[in-house]
Amino acid sequence: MNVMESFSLKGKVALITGASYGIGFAIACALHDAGATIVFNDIKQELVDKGLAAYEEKGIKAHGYVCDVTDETAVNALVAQVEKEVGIIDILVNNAGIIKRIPMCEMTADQFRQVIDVDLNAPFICAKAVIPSMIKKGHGKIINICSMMSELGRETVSAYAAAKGGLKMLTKNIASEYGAHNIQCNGIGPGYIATPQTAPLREIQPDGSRHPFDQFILAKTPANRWGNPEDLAAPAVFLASDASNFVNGHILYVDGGILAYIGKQP
Ligand code: NAP
Ligand code: GCO
Repeated sequence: MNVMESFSLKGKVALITGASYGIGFAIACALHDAGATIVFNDIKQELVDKGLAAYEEKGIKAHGYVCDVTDETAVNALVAQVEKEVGIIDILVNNAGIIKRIPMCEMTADQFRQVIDVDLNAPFICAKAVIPSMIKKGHGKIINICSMMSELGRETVSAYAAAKGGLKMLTKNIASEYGAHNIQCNGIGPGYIATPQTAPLREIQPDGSRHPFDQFILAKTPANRWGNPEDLAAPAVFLASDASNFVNGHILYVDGGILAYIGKQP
């Protein structure tokens, strides 16, 4: 087989959670370009509708559903509906995520739980919902969107780092437990990517200068730029395709080198 054919997703159904925009949207577009049928969800119908229009603009006939990924009953119903209306889910991308930037001692337990719920419990719920049919079908791909915070901490992101660190280990455990069923579970660890989630970190200051954190990230990243969601597209196709059938439990960092670099001398 020509090696490029191993990157084809023709005939595959991909569910990307929280993919009306941002990283999930870019990954979904890439999986479509490789041949997959795209299914996505969001919490609100208006966002699903906006997402459908955005996919339509790219010539993609996506299937959009309203579903809160933290709600196990709703996720199980979503998977059953997708299996009926579209087909068995071959590829799951656990992308939906939130962050709350609050100093730990000022964060309430409820706020901490909310982040853990979306960023860690939900990937567990979604993976659990799709694995039985993947086992029956004899193959499956699960891609968990981790983070640099799966490896590093920083002020104000305790819940997020705890969740993303846990997601790294959940990735390795799904790989360990279901690898024998030809299910590969890997992670993508994006660096700092320009999306609505990081917009507050890139706000232009009143004096017109770049946000201090923006300048910090540029100094810490060998590529000397923020990532774009599109930087994650081809790595996602790799992990969603037969090209990665012997890659399991791996976190692929797509970070411009930031995790490898001590940072530019100020
Ligand atoms: P984003 O712009 O905030 O988009 C997050 C998406 O998740 C939104 O569509 C959001 O929908 C959806 N979502 C949130 N809670 C949900 C729930 N309970 N059920 C269903 N959908 C839900 O984030 P992003 O920057 O694209 O990040 C996507 C993923 O990459 C996240 O897991 C994030 O942690 C991770 N990540 C981001 C970066 C970065 O620098 N941007 C770096 C590393 C990792 P609503 O709009 O309805 O809330
Ligand atoms: C932050 C950022 C990061 C990025 C990403 C880095 O406040 O530090 O939001 O957490 O979103 O996770 O990989």
